[in-house]
Amino acid sequence: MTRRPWPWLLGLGALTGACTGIIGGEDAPDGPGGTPTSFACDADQVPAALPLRRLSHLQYRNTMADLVRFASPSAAVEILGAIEPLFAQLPNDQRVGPDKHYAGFTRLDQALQQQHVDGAYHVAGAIGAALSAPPSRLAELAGACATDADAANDDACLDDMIRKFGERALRRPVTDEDVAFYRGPAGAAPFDAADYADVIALLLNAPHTLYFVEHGQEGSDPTAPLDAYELASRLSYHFWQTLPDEQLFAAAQRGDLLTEAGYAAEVERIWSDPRTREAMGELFGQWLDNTTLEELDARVGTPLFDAFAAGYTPGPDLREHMLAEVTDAALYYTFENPGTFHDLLTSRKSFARTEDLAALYKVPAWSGGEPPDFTEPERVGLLTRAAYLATGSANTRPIMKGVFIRKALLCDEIPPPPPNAAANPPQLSDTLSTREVVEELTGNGACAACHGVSINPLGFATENFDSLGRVRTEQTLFDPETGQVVGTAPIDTSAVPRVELDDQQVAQSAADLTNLIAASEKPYACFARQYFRFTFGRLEDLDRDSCALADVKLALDEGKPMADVLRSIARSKAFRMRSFEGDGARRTPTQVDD
Ligand SMILES: [Ca+2]
Repeated sequence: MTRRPWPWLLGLGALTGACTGIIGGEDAPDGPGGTPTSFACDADQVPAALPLRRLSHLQYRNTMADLVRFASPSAAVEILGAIEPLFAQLPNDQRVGPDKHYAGFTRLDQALQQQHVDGAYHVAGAIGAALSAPPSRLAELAGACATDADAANDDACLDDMIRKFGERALRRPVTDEDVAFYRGPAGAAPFDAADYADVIALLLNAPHTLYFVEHGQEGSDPTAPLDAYELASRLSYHFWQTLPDEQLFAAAQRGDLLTEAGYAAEVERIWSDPRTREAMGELFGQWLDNTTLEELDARVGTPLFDAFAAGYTPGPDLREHMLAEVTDAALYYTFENPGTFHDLLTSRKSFARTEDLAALYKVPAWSGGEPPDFTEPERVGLLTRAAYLATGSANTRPIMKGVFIRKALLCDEIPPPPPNAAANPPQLSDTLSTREVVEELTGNGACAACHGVSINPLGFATENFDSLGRVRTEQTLFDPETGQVVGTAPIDTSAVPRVELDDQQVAQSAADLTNLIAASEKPYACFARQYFRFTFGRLEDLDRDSCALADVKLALDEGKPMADVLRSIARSKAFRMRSFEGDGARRTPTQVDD
């Protein structure tokens, strides 16, 4: 092994000093606080009143598309193609959560901007116009009475359209008051296509269309069970990310959803619909997303990266393929081959569907059916999938690996770094391993309290993988300018990962770390919290939401298949009710109705 001084690291010494100076001393945090691993359901606790939730971007798009398909089956493809660019005017939801990088769920975002209002206005206007002309489309939605020469039938014709289309758009029965209100823009008969377009656009901008308006059933303050239509929307938007289909709406109309048997039957039917798989893909994709993973092809063509990649050329889609693999793994154990959360954590199967990723794993690409097993003994489960190893540079990032595990998988809190701590990843040395560089940078003073105890060791366990996710037995050292190989450094994967903060056990490898994590209650409790956030669109309160958290955790503790765990939320009381503000005073949000 060749060792040389490392002049290009000189600038980073200042960062070490900064970190020590800022959070050192008696006030220094001593690492992340322990987080609860069990939730005791306290039936007297009342969950916080939900804010009036807006449909997420995805839910909004799906809803508009379903309404177009409902109104004009024959022209839906054409209409949706034409309005597609308008959706780009609506801002994407921000990821909001305990942390901006890890396990954030876009559904938590409630910020409403002028762009949302303008975007929805334009989409609604375009759909209204597209459904009203040519006359064949209007007749398909409203009947021949809307396009014939007889003005005498126009009032009834418009009212019928409002009842038929409004029921779907508002996701509840349409009242006479609704009809009187929504026909407003059309003025007095006779009505033409433009009148219909205005009425449709108004329905598509209604609060009941854009928000989850939930009043609950009467009479059980400070919480109230949802009514049948509200339940139908809860179910369809949770499991399908769109509005109720005809059968679900009919079950609400008949009152079946308010019976245990009728509700259970619909939950089973909804679960078995292919759309559920897509919605659960959203859950897994958002929870397991590694937002700090850079594009893998960003440095292709630079001497250092090309020397490191050694003949492998990442393409522009490799990052996406790596992230998709993680979601596919979770979906596989949920749907294709029912397994447990433990199975997902420890799975040794490759879900790489594309050659670029499969080549890094040295397995054939997966084309459905039974996925190939990893053949490398080092590759042992979720933490050793490329999405959590790769970086887009020639250098691994043990700190980022550790932070992901600590935050997204274990739900531990990590105090924010000092304001002037290193924002950039440590650079490669040509004499030291990445682990040694990181230890130099964070090994002193207050940095050590967090990094050394609770962050870095989790990342060191997978240092026997390079920054493309390939197994390595030693770290090749390069001249960063020329890419010339200047030596090697030994790999050291042993560390005290402190999955439980007071646990001093040493993990020698990724396999040891995976076993420690899978044997801890933490990832299961963490997943219960992640699923809560996805389901209810807000952060959990460990006391007031204890029952909903306990329901999911119980299903995990009992080793139920993921499919049962994910369905169990629909059976929980919290899913089927709404609560009112803290003191129990019932507040009915009627002001949003019109
Ligand atoms: Ca007419």
